[in-house]
Amino acid sequence: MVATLFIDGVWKAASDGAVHDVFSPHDQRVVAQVSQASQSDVLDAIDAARTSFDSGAFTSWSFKERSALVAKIADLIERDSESIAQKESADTGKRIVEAQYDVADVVATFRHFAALGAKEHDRRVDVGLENVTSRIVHEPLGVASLIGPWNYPLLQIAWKVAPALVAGCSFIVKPSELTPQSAIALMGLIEEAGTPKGVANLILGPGSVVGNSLISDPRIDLVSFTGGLTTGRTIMHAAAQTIKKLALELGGKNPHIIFADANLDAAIDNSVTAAFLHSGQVCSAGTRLIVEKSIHGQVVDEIVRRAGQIKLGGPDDLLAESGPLISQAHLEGVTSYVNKAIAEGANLLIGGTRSTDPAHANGWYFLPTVLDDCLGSMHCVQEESFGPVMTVEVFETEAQAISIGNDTNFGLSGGVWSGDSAKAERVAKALRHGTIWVNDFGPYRPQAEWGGYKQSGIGRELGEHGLGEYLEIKHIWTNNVPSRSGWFSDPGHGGA
Ligand code: TXE
Repeated sequence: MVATLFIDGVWKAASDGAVHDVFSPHDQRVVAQVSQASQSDVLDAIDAARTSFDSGAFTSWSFKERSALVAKIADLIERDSESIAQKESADTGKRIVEAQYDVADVVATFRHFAALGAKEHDRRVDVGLENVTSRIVHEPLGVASLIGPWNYPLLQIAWKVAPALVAGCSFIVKPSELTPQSAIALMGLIEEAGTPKGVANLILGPGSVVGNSLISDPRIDLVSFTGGLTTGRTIMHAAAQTIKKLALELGGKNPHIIFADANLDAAIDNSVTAAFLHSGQVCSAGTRLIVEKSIHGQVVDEIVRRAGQIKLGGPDDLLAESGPLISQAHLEGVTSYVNKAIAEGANLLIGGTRSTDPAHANGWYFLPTVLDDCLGSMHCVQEESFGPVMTVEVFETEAQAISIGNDTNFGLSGGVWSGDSAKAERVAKALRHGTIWVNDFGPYRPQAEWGGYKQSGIGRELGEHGLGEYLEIKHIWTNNVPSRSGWFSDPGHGGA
């Protein structure tokens, strides 16, 4: 029996016995079989989370106690990091070394929120009255649906689970149906650490089957979601019925601007990493290169040379530098994105198709691709491919670079390269994106907020704000010397 749902503190098979195969994107092997929740399992999980929250079993813990729990979970993840990385690598097809980096980041995320939670959260407000004590206190927001994607499965879930636990929320985790194994492992460690039953629940299955109740049930107070724009819209629509709080991270189309006065060797090398790391399946991938006209040929020639050298391979290929796309459907999506770009006038310089290497015959490998002569009006410049596809545009002035960099409905991240620090700072400030890297691209830390402007989402994860998403703010006004308000006249009143 496959019992990988975790509901009200118990590991369960799906109520109808349904199971779901997880396939390796590298060779289509079945790497795991997991339970696929039924609608009644989803309702049970929501019920368990709501009941545990309303019982006060976890909300009555102090911030310090919950932080200690989260610190303990961090230690357990670290203890099991190798086996978790193996699972993550098997599900996503990414190299084991990348999965190891991801798990280390998961541990750092739990430690960050444990440290943040242990700080003082309440504050006094000076209302200018001696007889009044005014306090701002923070309370757990309620029951949360935490829905994750497949590109960084455990990391994206960790950005939600760790603050939810510190805050004292109860929740239902739903990882992507394509990559469920690491979330199952995490749930086991949350249980082992001593989390009260019903606080943490795990539902597995496709969003189209199990998602609806998670985003619309009136007992859910918050939906935190990382995934595609279309699903984000569906969630906003469903959440509107009961005005749920929303935290959305919906990807980006991230401008990467190179001025002629930049350190070009570093800029080019970082451009290759920004666009082709994890085959572009990164919400902050720097796939939109915007380069000063005078250095366009030099930069593009070198990027094309480097793209042609990237070695693709699966989890066990020690020489591999990047892995497969997640699924056949995604490979087809990236292929049609490139074909449409060419039809619109983009100039394909390299790649553009799936790999024909016999070693990749059963996997979803797409060649690193560079599309030159792109314009802001093109679909390929405006839409996220989520594949290893770089588009190239040119600019001649600083104002033009800013205008092109902001010509997008997304606003997650961007980069600017220049040897002129004042210019770089001006551009960094003018770009309407949630993270800007200057003379760098890609690094982040759990201590710094992460999230998007415009249609890249709502709210922020990580940093201090990432905990705030899971807290309600209450103002308590206490009059220590009660007296009449005296607002309305009261002629009959003789004093009491
Ligand atoms: O994402 P989905 P998909 C982008 C990227 C990619 C595109 C589509 O451009 O090509 O999105 O990817 C769950 N109710 N990003 O289709 O569907 C689903 O089961 C509730 C950017 O794989 O958004 C999974 O757990 N849940 C991104 C999660 O949503 C639903 C990372 C994400 O899947 C649901 C991934 C529903 N109705 C893709 N429908 C990023 N921001 O980093 C689906 N889900």
